[in-house]
Amino acid sequence: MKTEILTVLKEAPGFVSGQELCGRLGVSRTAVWKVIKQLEEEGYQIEAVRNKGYRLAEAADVITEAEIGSRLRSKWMGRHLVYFPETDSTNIQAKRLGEEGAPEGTLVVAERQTAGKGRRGRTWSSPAGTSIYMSFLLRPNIPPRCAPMVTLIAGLAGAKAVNQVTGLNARIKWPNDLVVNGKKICGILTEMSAEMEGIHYIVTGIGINVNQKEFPEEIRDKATSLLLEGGRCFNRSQLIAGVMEWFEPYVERFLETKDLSLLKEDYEEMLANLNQEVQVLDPAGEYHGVCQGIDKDGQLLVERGDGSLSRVQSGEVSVRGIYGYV
Ligand code: BTX
Repeated sequence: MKTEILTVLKEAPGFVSGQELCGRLGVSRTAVWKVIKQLEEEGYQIEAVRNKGYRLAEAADVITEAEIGSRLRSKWMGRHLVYFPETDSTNIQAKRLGEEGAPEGTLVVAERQTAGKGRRGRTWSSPAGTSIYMSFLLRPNIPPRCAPMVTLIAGLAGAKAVNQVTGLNARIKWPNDLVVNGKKICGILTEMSAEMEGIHYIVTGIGINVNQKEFPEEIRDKATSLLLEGGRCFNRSQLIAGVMEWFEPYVERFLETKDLSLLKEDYEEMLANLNQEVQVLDPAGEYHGVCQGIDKDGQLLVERGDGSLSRVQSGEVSVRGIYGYV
């Protein structure tokens, strides 16, 4: 009911009477009043005027189920939504829900993470109130070796959503970061539960630095936020809903072919390093080359000095621009 009341208040040009809310939702005035109080506690400013009704004063940067739900236009991604004011890691929670049988497309969002995870045991800085920590659950019928491609699709959806909402020029740093002006605004972590024959579920977590003004010393030189780059605050719920709405048709196209052949073109348009010189930090030997895009399996194509083409697999190596992080 909270989502419905919020949606009505947002769509109304002015005041909405208590009577109208009761009538539209088939509930009592007391029930409406209770929900209005809850919304105020969550940070919304709602004007209540006698004989006129209720009006939402301004768009608050709230990321609760009701707020995200009132913005979401996807068919199945994010339709089951679980919100935590604080949790260890949204990936951990989404995996738990995956074990418990939660439906495909389940989305977990947290205001703050106490144990935000990066890849290979690294940590993801996750303060409260300014950023996005979201993880979603998929149960795709694909071989386990295809799971890393979901990271690439999430990156593509993330870049599209960020650019649409902010007007900035976010690009993908293959395989799992988004960058704006050469600094990291987003990291993606995909984990899965699988057997040789198939996948039980995949969890993909996305962290986006939205309204952060500063970063811990150790990441200050390579991390940035949408606020720092765009010069104004952005609405986190709008971004979360945007990621879901871009991701859904992309993942559907991926599932048609079980590879990235239908997404390759869109992906390469957003690739930070395309046609630029990169350094591949391969444990078997570092080398330089020019980034030529990705193949249908999501491997990065790097043309080396001798004209040969190397296929770089995510997970094994890091790729850097030759003049810095990107
Ligand atoms: P990664 O291993 O590629 O990047 C982690 C590295 O990025 C860290 O070692 C640090 O140098 C740097 N870093 C840490 N925090 C930030 C930050 N806020 N902004 C920019 N750089 C940072 C990337 O791993 C995958 C991160 C996924 C995070 C999401 S949040 C929601 C979900 N839940 C969860 O626990 N993880 C994912």
